[in-house]
Amino acid sequence: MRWSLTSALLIVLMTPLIAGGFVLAGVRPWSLVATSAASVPTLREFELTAEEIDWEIMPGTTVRAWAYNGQMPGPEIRVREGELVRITLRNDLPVGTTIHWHGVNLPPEMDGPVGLNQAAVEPGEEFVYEFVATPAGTRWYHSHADPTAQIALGLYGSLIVEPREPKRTYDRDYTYILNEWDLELTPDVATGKAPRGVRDQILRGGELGTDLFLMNGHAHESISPIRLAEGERVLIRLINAGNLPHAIHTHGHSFKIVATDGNDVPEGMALLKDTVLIGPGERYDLELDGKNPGVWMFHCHMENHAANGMMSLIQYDGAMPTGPVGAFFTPDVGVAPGAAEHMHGEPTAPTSEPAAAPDTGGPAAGAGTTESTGVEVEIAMVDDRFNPPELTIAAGTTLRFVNRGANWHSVAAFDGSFDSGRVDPGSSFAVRFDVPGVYDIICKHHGLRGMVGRIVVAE
Ligand SMILES: [Cu+2]
Repeated sequence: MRWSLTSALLIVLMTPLIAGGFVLAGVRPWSLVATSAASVPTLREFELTAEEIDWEIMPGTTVRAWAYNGQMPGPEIRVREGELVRITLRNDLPVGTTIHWHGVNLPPEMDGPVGLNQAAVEPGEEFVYEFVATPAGTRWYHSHADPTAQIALGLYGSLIVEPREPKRTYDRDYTYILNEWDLELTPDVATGKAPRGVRDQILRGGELGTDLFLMNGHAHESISPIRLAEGERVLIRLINAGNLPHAIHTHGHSFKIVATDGNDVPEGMALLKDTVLIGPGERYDLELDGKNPGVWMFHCHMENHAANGMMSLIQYDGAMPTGPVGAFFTPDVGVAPGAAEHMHGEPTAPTSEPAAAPDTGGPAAGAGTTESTGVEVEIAMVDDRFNPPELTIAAGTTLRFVNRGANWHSVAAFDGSFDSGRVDPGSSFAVRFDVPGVYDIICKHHGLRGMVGRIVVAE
């Protein structure tokens, strides 16, 4: 076929019409309101694959999860207000699923609830969601098929619709999605291949138990802290994807609530607070000014939530904790046992026996003494501290760390020479110290809460 100048010109002239017609043909009447022939919205395309994965909540705690694109939460989707968003959901789960776009104004057939608004996207199938991104603000997405199990297993993520003309700008923009984790709820339970766990069976109204309280799919020191430099203004987007309210508190700083459920709070009405109670499904955007350098707590004020994961930091560049945890802290990595530069003892590893034998509940043999030549001495792990926190022992002594608290604990040498992993309440871990020296120890779950100690092994 030979192209004439006329037909080439005709195609050039018609291209915008063809392209515009193609896009407009794909959209629905609701989007025509926001779309004129003169301004065809920019098309933004994404793919989300729902699949079963292994997910490390924190070192030593890896779970089977259902998640988008191999991560929990799913990837943060950022678009601009007014853009046409096309998201292909591919379902590689063993069950049907859908996605709800929480806080987005869209037509019913794009809203996600299975049965009411669409059929389930069956295993191996795809579904294309398409909508105009409006209104601007902190939105989110989550499964709306068996959401009790599917959200709890990890099918959620953030959707940030950036305003066409931002009223405020920030030096850093953080998203923290809150959720709970139930160790008894596994994909096998959700698909009916396994029975509900014994603790979940005693709960009523379909309630799930909770073992861990997560920020961005992680717990404790595995949560990335809010990092900032003095003088910076930071936006913190809180999204509650879970089933419980959380009371998020910032130490050393009050914040301004600049948006609720993604929608701007009118100037002059923004509350200045240091704790915000966020209910399931809600969002709060917090504006925080970096005016008080240091390392500060950032946590849920329901204290058992913080003690079981929902705890992080506001960390200024280069700042160090002012308390004893400072000795265990590196600005870039936080509290991370195993860093050789923090080692105070001999580099030789003590002999460790990972004995997580159930504790008999007997009296603490040797605990409280500062010196012992006995074969085995006990240190109690109660909530957030070792008791005693410091102990001098003879070389060759075995220390048994017994968890007498209500939460998971662990004990690791800061030089990396031993690590108990998770020690459940009532369980214990024993390690023999043969090499004289000073061993700093830390609970990897509660180091930030001051659960550190020291073992002196005498000659
Ligand atoms: Cu909480």
